[in-house]
Amino acid sequence: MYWQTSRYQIDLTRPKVMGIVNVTPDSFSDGGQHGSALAALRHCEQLIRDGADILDIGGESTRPGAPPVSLEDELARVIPVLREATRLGVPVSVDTYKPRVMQAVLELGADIINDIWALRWQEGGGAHGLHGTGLVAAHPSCGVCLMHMHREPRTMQVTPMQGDVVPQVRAFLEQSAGALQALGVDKARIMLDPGIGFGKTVAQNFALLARQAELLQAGYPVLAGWSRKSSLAGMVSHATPAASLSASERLAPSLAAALLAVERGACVVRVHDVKETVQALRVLEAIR
Ligand code: 7PJ
Repeated sequence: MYWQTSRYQIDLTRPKVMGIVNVTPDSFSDGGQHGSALAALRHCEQLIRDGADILDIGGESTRPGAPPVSLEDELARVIPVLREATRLGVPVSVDTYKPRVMQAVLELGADIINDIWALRWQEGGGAHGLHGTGLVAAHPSCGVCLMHMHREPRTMQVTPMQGDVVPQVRAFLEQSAGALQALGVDKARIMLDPGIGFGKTVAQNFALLARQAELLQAGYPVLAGWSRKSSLAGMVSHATPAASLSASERLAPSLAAALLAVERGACVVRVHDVKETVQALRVLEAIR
């Protein structure tokens, strides 16, 4: 099994580590230290030395309650980093939901579109708006990660999902993937992601990990993004989730969650701490 992307066929028979590159001054987990293009590029190079298989560049923080970033600002953050990052010899993903950003980065050679909105966000609205599904379908080979999100970043934690989330998330992702395939997108280009923390309670997030097999039954590879998420802080300290462990203190639970996700069949883990995750995954490889 492989993930077809613009320039690379990523072998998914062994787990892959996607390293997060936040090009945002307000990023909740790295405090904006990679806010400039040069610093972000240095971070890309470090992640590759640490063993990252894929880079994921994002210009807009989507943490709950984060303010939206304008199209111009997002392009100004992402484009200079992407230009250089595509020369580093690994597939480069761009974390965006804006069709105009998708269009620009695909033209510049981005390998993967990673969209928390699963290509639902429409520029300008109406029939004439640019749409992510059309852009991905018009591209010959880019990879796409479709993530489940309940509601939208500013309100998703106010009214989380109701009931058994696992079949709901699976149905949404299957439907999104099916719609893309109906437009001619090869199944090998599609990755699904349950969207840990996006409009779910702590218990619902852990149900998605415990029962990840039910998502895999949809027949697509799964990417898991647990890195430094607040659900991990709540479980560890038994205190209120977000207030307990700060983002930088969530390494150990992040590694545990990444390992469990891979052990339960995830093909890609999206993480901040690449070096430690690669080491943790070696333990799993040793017993496989
Ligand atoms: C995710 C993402 C995730 C995918 C973010 C954060 C918040 N993309 N982008 N999956 N999370 N595919 O990194 O904590 O879980 S932004």
